[in-house]
Amino acid sequence: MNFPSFDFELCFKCGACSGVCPVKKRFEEFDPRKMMHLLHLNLVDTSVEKLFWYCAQCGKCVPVCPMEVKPKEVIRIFRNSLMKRAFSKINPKPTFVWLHFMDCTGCSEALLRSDNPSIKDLLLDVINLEYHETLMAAGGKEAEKTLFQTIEKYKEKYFCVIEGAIPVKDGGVYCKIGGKTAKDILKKVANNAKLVISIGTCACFGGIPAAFPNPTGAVGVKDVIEKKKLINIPGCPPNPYNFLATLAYIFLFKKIPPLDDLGRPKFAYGELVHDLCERSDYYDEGKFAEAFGDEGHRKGYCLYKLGCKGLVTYANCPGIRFCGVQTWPVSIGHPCIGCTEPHFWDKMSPFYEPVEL
Ligand code: FSX
Ligand code: SF4
Ligand code: F3S
Repeated sequence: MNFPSFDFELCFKCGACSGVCPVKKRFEEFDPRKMMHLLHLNLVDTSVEKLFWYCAQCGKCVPVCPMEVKPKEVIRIFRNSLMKRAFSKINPKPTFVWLHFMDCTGCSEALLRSDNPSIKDLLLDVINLEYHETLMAAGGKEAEKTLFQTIEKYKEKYFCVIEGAIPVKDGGVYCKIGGKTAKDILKKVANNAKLVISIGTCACFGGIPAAFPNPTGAVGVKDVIEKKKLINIPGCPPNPYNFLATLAYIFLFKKIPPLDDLGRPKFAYGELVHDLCERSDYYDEGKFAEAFGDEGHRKGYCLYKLGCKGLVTYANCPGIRFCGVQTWPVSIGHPCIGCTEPHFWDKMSPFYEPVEL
């Protein structure tokens, strides 16, 4: 493994990083000092690898290290190497069909910005993407032909990804493609697939199109298809790494990852945002931003009083962060609005008022 910008072997295990780590306070087994040690000794096995994903990448460990080791960076680079290894083992390339319904295309846009693997590596080396309305060159009848040829040719072998909600009111007339309703296209394509993955809160639970008064009767995929094998990757938009890590898991272990009762992979949606948040120390100490731009806000205090829903939202945003920019809503000063939860638009609003606990 290549750790280019610093030498983590300089670490003399003083434990300064572990002493300030907000995640370690909640998860005793997550111990940056121990991780540096195991990496140094080349003793990281699969039972330990999963702990690296708990890191909130907040960087509190960086200034306290007397040897300038940057444990946060070591962990980030190690994570990247785990993803690379996982994707290099996928062979032959699995076939994918990706459908868009009532959405903003933010889910695809987020995936386009992934850098580990990049969209180029994903499309050229890892998967065979036969149909994706935003990315494919073909249009109109040619595109439609490709879709139906693919589902015949790869029947029960292809993976189907759905982005966007499905309107079911008035026979589904509010979303039609090539004269067919979203509902009918979804049934045909999803029911012939090996596995269906709903990407984004719209496809998982109806999302924004289903917000009150839901004029089109928008619902999530699970309310339309009969298929039992369905994975939900919510978020508005979802973190592309949760989608990619789910693929890596499926192709490496030849099974779907453990899911919660909403069909979400537990590795990504098993903890509260709050429990991984770098501001949770401030919550415990009662230090809150009271208004956007006030002193507490500028100092990075907890955003609970500005409406943060991290205490009632299950997602790994603080740990995994978004794409190359490595930020997430709270890290740039905005409260979590609970976008991974069903009906968040209705249940989590008003967004800028504290949630009742
Ligand atoms: Fe929905 Fe996807 Fe929200 Fe958008 O397309 S999950 S509206 S950010 O991104 O479907
Ligand atoms: Fe972080 Fe929000 Fe929890 Fe505050 S309430 S610690 S900002 S998740
Ligand atoms: Fe969404 Fe909250 Fe994460 S708004 S992106 S679940 S921090």
